[in-house]
Amino acid sequence: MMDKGWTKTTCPYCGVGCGVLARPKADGTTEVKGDLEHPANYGRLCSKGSALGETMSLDDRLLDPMVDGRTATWDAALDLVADKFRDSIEKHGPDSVALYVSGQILTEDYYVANKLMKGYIGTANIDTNSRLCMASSVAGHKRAFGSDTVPGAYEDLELADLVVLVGSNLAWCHPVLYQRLVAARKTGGTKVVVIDPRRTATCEIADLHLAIAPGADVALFNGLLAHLTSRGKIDQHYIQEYTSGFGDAVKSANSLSMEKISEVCGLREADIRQFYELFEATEKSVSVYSQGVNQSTAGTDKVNAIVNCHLATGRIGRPGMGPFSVTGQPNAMGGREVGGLANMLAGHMELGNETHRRIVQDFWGSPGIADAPGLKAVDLFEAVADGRIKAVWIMATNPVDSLPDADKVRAALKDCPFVVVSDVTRHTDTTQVADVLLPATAWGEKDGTVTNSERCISRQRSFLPPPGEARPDWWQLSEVGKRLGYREAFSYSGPREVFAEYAAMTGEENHGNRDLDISAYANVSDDDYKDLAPFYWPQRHGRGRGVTRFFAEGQFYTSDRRGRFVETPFRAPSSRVSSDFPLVLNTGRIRDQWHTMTRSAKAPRLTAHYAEPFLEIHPIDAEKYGLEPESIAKVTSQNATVLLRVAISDSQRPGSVFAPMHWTDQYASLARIDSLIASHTDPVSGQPESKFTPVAVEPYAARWFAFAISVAKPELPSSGYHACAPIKAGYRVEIAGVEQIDDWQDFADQLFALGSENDEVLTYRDEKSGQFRFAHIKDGHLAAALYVSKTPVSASRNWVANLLGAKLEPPERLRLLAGRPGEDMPDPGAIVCSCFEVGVNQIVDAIMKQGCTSVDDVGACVKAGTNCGSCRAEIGKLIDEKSVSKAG
Ligand SMILES: Nc1nc2c(c(=O)[nH]1)N[C@H]1C(S)=C(S)[C@@H](COP(=O)(O)OP(=O)(O)OC[C@H]3O[C@@H](n4cnc5c(=O)[nH]c(N)nc54)[C@H](O)[C@@H]3O)O[C@H]1N2
Ligand SMILES: Nc1nc2c(c(=O)[nH]1)N[C@H]1C(S)=C(S)[C@@H](COP(=O)(O)OP(=O)(O)OC[C@H]3O[C@@H](n4cnc5c(=O)[nH]c(N)nc54)[C@H](O)[C@@H]3O)O[C@H]1N2
Ligand code: SF4
Ligand SMILES: [Mo]
Repeated sequence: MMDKGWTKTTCPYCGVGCGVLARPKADGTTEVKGDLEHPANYGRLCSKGSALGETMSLDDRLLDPMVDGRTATWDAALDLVADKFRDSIEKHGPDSVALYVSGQILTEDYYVANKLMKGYIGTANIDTNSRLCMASSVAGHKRAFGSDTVPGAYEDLELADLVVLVGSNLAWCHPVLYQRLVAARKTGGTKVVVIDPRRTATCEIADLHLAIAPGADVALFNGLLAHLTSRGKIDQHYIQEYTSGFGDAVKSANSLSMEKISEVCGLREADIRQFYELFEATEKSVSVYSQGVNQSTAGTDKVNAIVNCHLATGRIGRPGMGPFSVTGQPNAMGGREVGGLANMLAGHMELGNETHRRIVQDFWGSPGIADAPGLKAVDLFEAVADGRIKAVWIMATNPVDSLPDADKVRAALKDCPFVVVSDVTRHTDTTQVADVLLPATAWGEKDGTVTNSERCISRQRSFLPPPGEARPDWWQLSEVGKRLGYREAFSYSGPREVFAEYAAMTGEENHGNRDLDISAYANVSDDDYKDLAPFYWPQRHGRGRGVTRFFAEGQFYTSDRRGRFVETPFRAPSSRVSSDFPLVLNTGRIRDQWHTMTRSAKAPRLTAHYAEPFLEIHPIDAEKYGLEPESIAKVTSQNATVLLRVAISDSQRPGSVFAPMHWTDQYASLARIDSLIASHTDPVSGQPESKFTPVAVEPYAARWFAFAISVAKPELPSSGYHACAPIKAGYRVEIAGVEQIDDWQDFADQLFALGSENDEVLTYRDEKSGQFRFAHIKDGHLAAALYVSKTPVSASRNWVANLLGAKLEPPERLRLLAGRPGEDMPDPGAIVCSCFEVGVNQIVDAIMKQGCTSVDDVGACVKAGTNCGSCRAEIGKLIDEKSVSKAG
């Protein structure tokens, strides 16, 4: 669908699923803007979405199939994959092979992957990174509703009078949905409660923030159910007509006294009561939840404890009401719909249901169908480790970084006889352990559909030709299917044909007894698929495209069509803190990076927000464990040790620390967070506990700290701490070491490998304070600079970074060596607004000196927050902090 060169497509990042207009430019870059007509975003985009055009360079793209590190033809690579899989299946049975896929492939890719494994190879050993992400929500939905149904829609957040955000940092992780909520709150006065151990950017709009003890949500929501019941604020009609199990659930919920709940949750009784009373009094309430709920050994119970409260009050499936699991990846939902998880079949059919197995097998006409659930992600890699799985194909995910016990995962893959990785990036921690690399088409090149958190199916459309030998994931899978002898089943001409087949399957013997039905598209033509506008499922024949909701009048998908209350007795997390590991490590996301950074780190404006991995720690704990501001912390769990920059902040609970999940060996020396995390999983969903790891922290005894910038990629030392981030004209690097360095000039020479005789070199040394500063100027332009100090380097980093590649006049040379701009050129400070590169110092100035009292004022003054709006919560926080300090 082209309009003046613009293509309508969907953002490849989070599950909000924003519509994007993209247009390739003559200089090879891509322009993007929000799609005004898309019902998820109506034209808005967040910082990551707005920077998409900057992530599309072919730097480090995987462009050719590779076998054992050497370029190969597609035929050679695919023949090898098929041969090795066939060999293993013949010798050791179908369960000796596995596929590990991702919520970042398209529905069409996912459908073909499932068909190949479950229908033709005959094993259910196909699981997905959604196991680390949405599995507890899926399991919770299935227990309560009989199906994996998201009952509501985004507009419910706008229609609600109360939005409870549980374990969700919506401002950073679903920014456009957050902005919709902020806008609705402005006009409608929506009350917002945030339940999160950390005071996150999302708390900027919270009327009440419950800084809950990690892992305690079940106790809090059990207490809410008990409270609603004892106050008679339940919907007797709904409970009686449409549900079962209420009595037992309440009995179980009642087992904790208010005193005990307060103790377990680490919250004051008065604050808990305030939340309960708000919920009790507000019919139009939505409970949004995400990884603080799912990634827990009680994740499924957390989901059901929340859902129980909505069933008890009948607040479900009506405008402005309901439990709402917001999904992480762009196609987490699509994957679930086509049976991406090891225990599901396509069309929300169950692997464990004989009728469903028959329907699917008949539909495919396949030789067989897997009849036992396959291994879930963590168990699947356990089976790779112990040799049960001998050939594994990993697609669009980076398990060496994202699975718990990640060092073990890496070792298992190294030892596995045959590892295939389909990726768009040449160098990741996972591509390093592959025998075969298959180059996939990336966003902008690939074509198909995705489903967002509110069941809206949208097209991702290609607007660029595939570079090099890159091919779509569905094609790669089909080619292997054909080579395994299933030519007819996998002879798809393109994604339209796959989509039509899937749509037809959802209608098979579905007389309204399965939630997912998009059979209206079973005969979708090429033209219709090309122009497919976003639509909500279900889409049975003859229905409109508008927003849909489920369960306002029961009609659940259980055998008796009643919704189920689930008993959720409180259980503490699997691990306990101890004197050896006294702190709880919580992990998650930052605003401007996406997962393992393979794409988002390509955009310099996205690395400006946070340029290195960090550990957020409360001042009391920092003092207790001897961590100085900006120093490096050694963080150790039972499994491993990492090195992170110390960020002292009272937004942490004492006893809890937080580290981002993003940094890998590609960007830092020792920061793979999942190397620390134990592989404890939820007993129902199999989802790992990524947010509760007992750790110890201590200072990393650095003798020196360094900050460097360089036009060419620096040669980093092989030991110690370092982190590297791309910036506009090159790279910025942070380094710290324990080894004595005698010759800093030599160190600089090795780091930058620049030395040309005609270049200019500036140096400054102060032996006593351990200061060394160095700048390398080529043809009058700054090519590299290095700042070394015995204490954390205090240079104005963004100012220095902006000089890289620039022509340097004499006064600037002096200032450069000092690492500080002159009085006339204020230092912007750390970047807050990545769209307009506005730093924290500029915003503080606008507040303190120019008297700005609102985010809009700051925007009018320095432009910050006036484009994508992702930084508005942080600006608000600065205004709050500074107004307090002004008043004080
Ligand atoms: N910028 C950005 N956005 C993203 C992504 C990204 O990589 N970067 N990834 C996407 C994906 S795949 C996902 S799954 C989503 C995730 O989106 P979110 O779930 O919102 O993100 P997280 O930061 O993982 O965790 C959410 C919050 O859970 C809190 N938490 C930890 N333990 C507990 C607990 O016991 N109880 C409660 N109530 N809260 C707890 C954490 O402090 C954290 O603030 O984000 C999506 N959006
Ligand atoms: N400690 C901790 N661990 C976590 C989490 C946490 O909160 N804490 N969160 C978990 C969650 S919710 C998630 S979703 C995971 C995410 O973790 P991963 O899925 O491992 O992370 P990504 O960086 O998204 O990996 C996607 C890979 O696919 C490649 N890729 C991108 N597009 C395509 C494509 O079209 N085709 C192919 N073949 N490849 C492509 C990218 O280059 C990248 O290498 O991490 C999980 N791990
Ligand atoms: S909120 Fe941001 S990352 Fe998520 S889909 Fe929209 S533009 Fe993309
Ligand atoms: Mo996720």
